[in-house]
Amino acid sequence: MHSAVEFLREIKKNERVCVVLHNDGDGICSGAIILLLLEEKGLNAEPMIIGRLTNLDMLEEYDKVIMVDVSPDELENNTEKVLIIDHHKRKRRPACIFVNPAFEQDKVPSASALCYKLYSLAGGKRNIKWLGLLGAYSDRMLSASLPLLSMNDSEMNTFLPAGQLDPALTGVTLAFLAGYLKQDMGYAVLDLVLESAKREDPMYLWLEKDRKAKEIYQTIELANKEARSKIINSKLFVDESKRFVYLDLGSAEYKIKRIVVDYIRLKYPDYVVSVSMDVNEVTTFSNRSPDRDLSVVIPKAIEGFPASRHGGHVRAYGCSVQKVDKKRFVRSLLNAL
Ligand SMILES: [Mn+2]
Repeated sequence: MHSAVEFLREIKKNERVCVVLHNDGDGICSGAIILLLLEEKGLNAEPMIIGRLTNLDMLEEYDKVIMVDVSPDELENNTEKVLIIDHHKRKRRPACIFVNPAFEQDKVPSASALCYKLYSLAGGKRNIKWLGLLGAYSDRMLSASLPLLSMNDSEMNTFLPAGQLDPALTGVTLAFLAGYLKQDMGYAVLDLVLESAKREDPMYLWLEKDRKAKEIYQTIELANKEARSKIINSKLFVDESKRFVYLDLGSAEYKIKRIVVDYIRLKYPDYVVSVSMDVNEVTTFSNRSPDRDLSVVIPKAIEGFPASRHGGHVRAYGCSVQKVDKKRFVRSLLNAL
């Protein structure tokens, strides 16, 4: 953490800085926290929202790059200009300055909680704990994240009545989903989050009535509609002995895997739940499990599949295979289980 604070302290005013952030709720909160910190220090930075970090060409363009909630599998070049704050499992420790508890422990805090900790250590002035909290809620990592947010009793009671976020704040987290459902929506959500934070008003994001927010909530409505009709019209594959449930969405207008996988978990809380969606010639899977270590199961199941990818957390893990291999991969997953 201390070298990360140093890294931020050494950024100069004339340097071109990029904040690369993951395209989900945790990523947007994390990115917003770092962008706010830089702004408070009189530094300019450009956000870049991405799903996966495969192409590192952007490192050439910038003097400093801060990656939050996302990082490459390995980083060997340009290491002096990169700071990584992440909590995803990676094959190797990057050669740059980084914060990533996934190298030491299985149960990790959200990237937003790590960013908030960094924000406070680096002298950030605004009250934006709620941003750290929303990211943690969005990534389902509250318990490991709370210690980093050092909330006092009144904050705990405000943000976590009966162990749950206030339903209104839950409404706010929906907006993050929009950035995920539709790629180009992420920047609109990030703008609103930054505006809310500058106003020190978590509810601004939820209540804002301008065109951007309308589009965000419209996106969620349409995606939910699509998710509901897909669930109604598709047949669930259930394997009782392996405690495995699978739904093939085929192709869809919005990236609704994440919504659908969470709906199905309501009915099958003790099962491994897997939902797939086709995008052109590739099939991507969202996988969830309450008790199996998916960061072990999925890599094992996917081994040897051509042009496959995988990554994520112990209980929530994504992967993709070529569309022609879809059925074969589901069988392989069953075997691995
Ligand atoms: Mn995350």
